[in-house]
Amino acid sequence: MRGVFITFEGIEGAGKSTQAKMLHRYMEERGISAILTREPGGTKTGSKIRQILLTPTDEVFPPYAELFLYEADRNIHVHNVIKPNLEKGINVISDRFIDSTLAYQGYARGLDIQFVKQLNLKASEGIKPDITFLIDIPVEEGLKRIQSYRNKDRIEQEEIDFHIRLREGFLKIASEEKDRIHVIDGTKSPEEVFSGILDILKKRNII
Ligand code: T5A
Repeated sequence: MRGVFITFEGIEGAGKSTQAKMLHRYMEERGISAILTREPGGTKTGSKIRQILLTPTDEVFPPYAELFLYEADRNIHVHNVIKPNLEKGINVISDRFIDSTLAYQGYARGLDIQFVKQLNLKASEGIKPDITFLIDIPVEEGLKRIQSYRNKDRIEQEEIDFHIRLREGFLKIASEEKDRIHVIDGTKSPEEVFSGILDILKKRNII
């Protein structure tokens, strides 16, 4: 039987990596086979692409170059990690996937939404998450969280309006795919957020 594909999405500092790790640990402790992966950077080649994408540069980084690199990372990730594991019956938890590209490069950068969707489809070879958790928090809260412990990467350095468009974009995507995408209030404690996620996974017989 094919594994279940679970993705976590959200704006900067929303707490999705924390939740993805908690879910992976929860599944491991109960003997449910699952791998934890991420985008960008879920493969060896992808790690190099991630470095290019996130390192601040004084060169112009045109939005289509950014889009193509995220999609290249995804295509390599789908081929080497996501598809083979799902086919072996192993559940896959990914920290970011197609919705990030639609929200960041589509809604926040302003690239053509239909074009981004087409590229998403090609790069993911039609593989769609079975369930997605959009961890939602106010922009200021997310940026405050990440500022407290590290230097901002190239995308995090964008102006506040970019992050506002980003959050709105994510919420729009979720409103259009209510069956797949669950919006979770990320302002609660990590344990409370996780308990809401577990409830949904149990209700849907995923765990
Ligand atoms: N990107 C990615 C695109 O533009 N297009 C794409 O197609 C894709 C796939 C990835 C960047 O690439 C962009 C998006 C990103 O800008 P990244 O380093 O992977 O870069 O960045 P993020 O995915 O944003 O990961 P972060 O680690 O920055 O944020 P998370 O995962 O949302 O947050 P997390 O869990 O690491 O937590 C952040 C801090 O908050 C605390 C944590 O302890 C941590 O200190 N925290 C909480 N505090 C209070 N309450 C809670 N509930 C908390 N949960 C976590």
